[in-house]
Amino acid sequence: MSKQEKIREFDPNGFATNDQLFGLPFTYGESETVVLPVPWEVTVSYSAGTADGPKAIKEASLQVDLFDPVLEGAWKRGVYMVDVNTDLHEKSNRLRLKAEQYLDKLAEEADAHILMEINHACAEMVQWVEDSATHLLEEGKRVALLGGDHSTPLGYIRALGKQHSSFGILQIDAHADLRDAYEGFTFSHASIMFNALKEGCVEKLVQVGIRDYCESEYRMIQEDPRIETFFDRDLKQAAYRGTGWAQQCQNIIEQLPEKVYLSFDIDGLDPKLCPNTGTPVAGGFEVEEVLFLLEKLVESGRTIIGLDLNEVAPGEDEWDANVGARLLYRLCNLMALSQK
Ligand SMILES: [Mn+2]
Repeated sequence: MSKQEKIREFDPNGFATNDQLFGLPFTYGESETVVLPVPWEVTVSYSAGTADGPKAIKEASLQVDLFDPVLEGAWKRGVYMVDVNTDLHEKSNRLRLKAEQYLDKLAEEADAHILMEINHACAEMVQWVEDSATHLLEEGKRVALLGGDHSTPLGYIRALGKQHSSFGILQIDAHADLRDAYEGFTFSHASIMFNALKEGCVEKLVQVGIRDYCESEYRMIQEDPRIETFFDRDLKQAAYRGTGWAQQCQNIIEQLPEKVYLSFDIDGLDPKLCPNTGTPVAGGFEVEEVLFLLEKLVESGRTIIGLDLNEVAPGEDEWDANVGARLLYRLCNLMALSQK
C-alpha cells in the first residue's frame, strides 16, 4: 500500500490499531521524522528508570490524539521510532550497578578501574549515537532523540555539527548541566552542556528554567559569553513584577541564532508532571508555557534543526510517560513546522 493510500484509509480520530509510535501507519521510509531511542542511564545520580523511558513513551503514545492545532494534518508527515537497542539497554543496566558500587566507595577509595570502564562505555554510547544520527540525517530524516538520561544527546550534537557549521542550543532544564566530569564521570548527565560547548559548532547556549546549580557552574555562566541563562527564579520574579510570558519569551529567543537545537530535559517542567525523573526539583514550567516559547521561536523564523527529550522515567503509574508522549508529538510537529 502506498503512503497516499495509507493516508486515505487511516482514521486519525479513531483508536490506535497497531503498536507503532502514536499508532501511525507509516514505515521508516514514509516518515519525515525519526525518533532515535537511547536507553542509557549509567551516570544517573538520584533515582533510576529513565532508560525505560523510550519503551514506556512508545506504549503511552498510542493514546495521544493526533490532531495538533499548530500544524494542519501533522500526522501525515509521519513520525517513526526505530527499535530500541536492547544491547545498549542491557549494558546500561549492568554498568549502572557498577556506577552505584563506585559511588558508594567514592568517599573512601575510588576504584579507578571501574571508573575507566564506565567512561569508556559512555564514550562508546556517544559514538553509537553519533553514527546512528549521522546515518538518519544523511537519509534526509529529521531526528528526535529520546533518552535515556541527559548524557545521551552529545553524539547527536556532533552529528549535526557535520551538517551545520554553527548553531545554538536551547536547553529546557532544572539543572545547568555544566559540571566538568561530575563524580568522575566524563560523560555524566550533569556535564552534557559542558561537553557540548567543547564542540566548535555550538556558538550559543541558552538555558531556561534553571534552578539547581553549583558555584562553579554559576561562575561558568557568568564568564563564558556563549552562555545565556534564564534562571527559574528570575523568570518568576519578573512575572511577579508584571512582565508577561510573551515578553520574557521574546527576550529568550533574541539570544538564539537562526539555527536552534532543542535539548529538553523533562525536569525543566514542574515535578508534578515528571515525579519519577532522576533528579526532580520544585519549581519549573507547565507544558503549555514551554510550548508557547517554542511556538514563538518558530514564529520568529528560526529553524529547529534537531531535538532531544530526555530524563523521562515512567514510574509505576506511567504518568511521566503519558506527559512525555504528548510532549514528544508536539515537539516533532514544531520541528516540522520550523523547516523552510
Ligand atoms: Mn539535564
